[in-house]
Amino acid sequence: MNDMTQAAALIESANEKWRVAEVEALFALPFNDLMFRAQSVHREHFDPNTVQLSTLLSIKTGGCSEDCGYCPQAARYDTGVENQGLLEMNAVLDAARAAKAAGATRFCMGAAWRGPKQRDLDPVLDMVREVKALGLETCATLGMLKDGQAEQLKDAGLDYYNHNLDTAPEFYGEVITTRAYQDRLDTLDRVRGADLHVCCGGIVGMGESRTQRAGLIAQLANLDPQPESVPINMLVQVEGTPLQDTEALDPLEFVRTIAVARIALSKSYVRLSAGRQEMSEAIQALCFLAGANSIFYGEKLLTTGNPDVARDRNLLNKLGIRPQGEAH
Ligand code: SAM
Ligand code: DTB
Ligand code: SF4
Repeated sequence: MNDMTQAAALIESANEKWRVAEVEALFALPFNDLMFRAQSVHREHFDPNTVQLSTLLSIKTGGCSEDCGYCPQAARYDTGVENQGLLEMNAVLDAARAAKAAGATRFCMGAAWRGPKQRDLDPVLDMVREVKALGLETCATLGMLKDGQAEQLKDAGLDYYNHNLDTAPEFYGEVITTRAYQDRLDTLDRVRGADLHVCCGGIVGMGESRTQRAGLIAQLANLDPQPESVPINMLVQVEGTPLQDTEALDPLEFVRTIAVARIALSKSYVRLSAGRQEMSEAIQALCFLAGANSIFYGEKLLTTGNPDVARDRNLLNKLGIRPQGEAH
């Protein structure tokens, strides 16, 4: 065993915390060594030629009171997103049926709220029940949860709750001021406390340093238990948001981030998330090689574009990667 393998084994066995410096050391490996390590870890826990497909739907769009510097849905930024109140049940079910017919196994409902009030949550609970009844896994991302709300979602049949840490604690204040890092950790505790699966990741390409990217991965890896699902988003630069002109991240650094996430969160699904529309097939293929095994599937994320189903099917076919749940 070399030093890094030993360190990883030690952490796994003793349930020790990942230190930022250890994660940074992974980032600093020669690219081929990092990819080999990540792919080896990936093969210990997953079929390397299978990908999980999740389809997103924005069930309540825009007009959000928060100031997340990346987000097209914050009311205070002029981004051209049209506000839309909570969708009707039928619109949600039509989208869920279409997602299932296209091959998605999970349906994720997102709302531009700081957090749901009880009168917001009630209709969402009905949506969760009915989407679940279609035979899909259910996920929701509704913002911060108060005591008892995660339990209500669980009782309605929710499988996953998505709530991202977004970035390292040291960089967080540069991006968001209307909620604290600890607020996010508290919501994650409530989600876990209700026995829901945790979907928690972040965004890179926001102008953070490599150390801060390592800081994000360390935070995610030190959640105990680790999140079942880890979305890694590449910032989608949206005109009108404070981050619109951020210097673009080198795509190979994005691939490294996926690889490091795979190693530090060896049993989690790592989702190649926002930003795929702007990514070449070659970079996406490297992300799969680095251990990404989930994607957002369908032509729209929440308000921005994503590769359409035909394009993704074509890419997956070329790579011989099979969507989860589909026959060989
Ligand atoms: N409003 C809820 C919240 O923020 O908790 C849920 C929806 S919010 C849009 C979900 C996540 O989408 C954010 O935490 C962020 O990680 C991601 N996101 C939003 N805008 C993005 C962008 N422009 N590029 C990449 N990821 C983005
Ligand atoms: C996540 O980590 N990424 C998704 C999902 N969770 C909710 C959202 C990406 C949003 C990208 C910008 C938009 O389409 O509005
Ligand atoms: Fe609101 Fe969520 Fe966008 Fe932040 S990320 S502004 S909380 S919709």
